[in-house]
Amino acid sequence: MRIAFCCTDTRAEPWLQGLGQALPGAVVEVWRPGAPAADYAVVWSPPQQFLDEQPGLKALFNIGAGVDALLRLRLPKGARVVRLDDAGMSVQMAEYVCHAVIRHFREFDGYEADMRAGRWSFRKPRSRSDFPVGVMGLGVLGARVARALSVFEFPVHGWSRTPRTLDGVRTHHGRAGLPDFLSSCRVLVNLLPLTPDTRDILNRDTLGRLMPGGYLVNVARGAHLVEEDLLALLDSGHLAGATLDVFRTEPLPADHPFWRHPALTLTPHTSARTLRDESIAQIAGKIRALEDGQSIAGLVDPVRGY
Ligand code: NDP
Ligand code: OXD
Repeated sequence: MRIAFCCTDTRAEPWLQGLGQALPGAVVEVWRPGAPAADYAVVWSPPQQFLDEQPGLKALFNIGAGVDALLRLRLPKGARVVRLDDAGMSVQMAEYVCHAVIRHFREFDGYEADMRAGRWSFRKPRSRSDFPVGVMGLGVLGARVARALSVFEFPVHGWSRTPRTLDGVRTHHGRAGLPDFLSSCRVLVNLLPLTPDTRDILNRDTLGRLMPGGYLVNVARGAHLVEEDLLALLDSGHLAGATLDVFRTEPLPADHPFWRHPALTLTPHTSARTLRDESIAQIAGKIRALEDGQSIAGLVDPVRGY
C-alpha cells in the first residue's frame, strides 16, 4: 500500500515516521511531482497537480476538521474525502470558547486593567440568565462546546441544519429556525463548516438580531463573517465585542483595522490545533478499517460541503 503525504506548512518527517509505525508494510512518502500514484493520501492544502496525479486513490485524509479549501479543488473520481473527527480538537475548542465567554461575562479584561493601574475595585455581579449563549453548528466541535458551556450554567441554545437533541441545550434548526435562535442569544459562537450556505452568515442582519450588547466568538472560518458589518455593529454599540480566531485573510494583514480595535480579542487560528499523534492514530485506524471493508466516521459529503 502506498500513502502519499502532501501537506503545506507541515513538517513531514514525524508524520511519515508515525504513519509508517502505525501501518507496517505501507510505503509512506512525501509526494513529489511524477511520483507513483498512491492508494491513500494525507493532505492539507495540496496543489491541484497532486490530485490530478492520483487516478486510483481510495481516500484523501484531510489533517484538519474543515474541508472547505480541499473541496474547492478538482478531486480524483471515486476517492472518499475524510476529515479529522475530533482527534483531540473538541476539548481544545471547549477550553477556548469557555475561556472567551467567561472572560467577557466576568469582565476579566476590566479587572486586568484595574490591576495594572494598581486599582482595587469591584464590578457588580452579572446574571447568567442575561447572557444566553448560542452555538451555531452542533457537530463534533459545536456539541462539545455547547455541553461545556452548559456546565457553567449559561442558558445555551444551538443551531444546526437538521434537527438535533442535546441535553441542557435548546436546539433550533434550518433557515426557518435562525431568527428565533439569534434573538434568543446575547453571545454567539460560530462552529459551522464553511459552505455555500454558510459563507457570510455573520452579517449586519444576523448579528443585528442578537440581544443588545451582544458578543461574538468566531472560531470556524473567516469567510463566515462580513468584517465591515462587525465593525459597524461594534461602533453603533449594538455589539459589545468579539473574540476572533479566524480571518478572511490569514495571517491577518498588518494594516487591518481589527488589530487596533479595543473591543476585539484576536488569536492566530489556534483555537483547536491538529494534534499529530491523535491524528495519525485516527487516520491509520481508518485506513485499516477501509482495507477490511468496514465503514468509517468523518466521511465528507462533497455536495453538502461538510
Ligand atoms: P461537523 O461537520 O461535525 O459539524 C458541522 C455542524 O454544522 C453540524 O451540526 C451541521 O448541521 C451544522 N451545519 C452545517 N451546515 C449548516 C447550515 N447550512 N445551517 C445550519 N447548520 C449547519 O464539523 P466540526 O464540528 O468538526 O467542525 C466545524 C468547523 O470548525 C470546521 O468545519 C472548521 O471550519 C472549524 N474548525 C476550526 C478550527 C480552528 O482552529 N479555528 C479547528 C477545527 C475546526 P447537522 O448537524 O444538521 O449536519
Ligand atoms: C481545521 C482547522 O479545520 O485547523 O481543522 O481550522
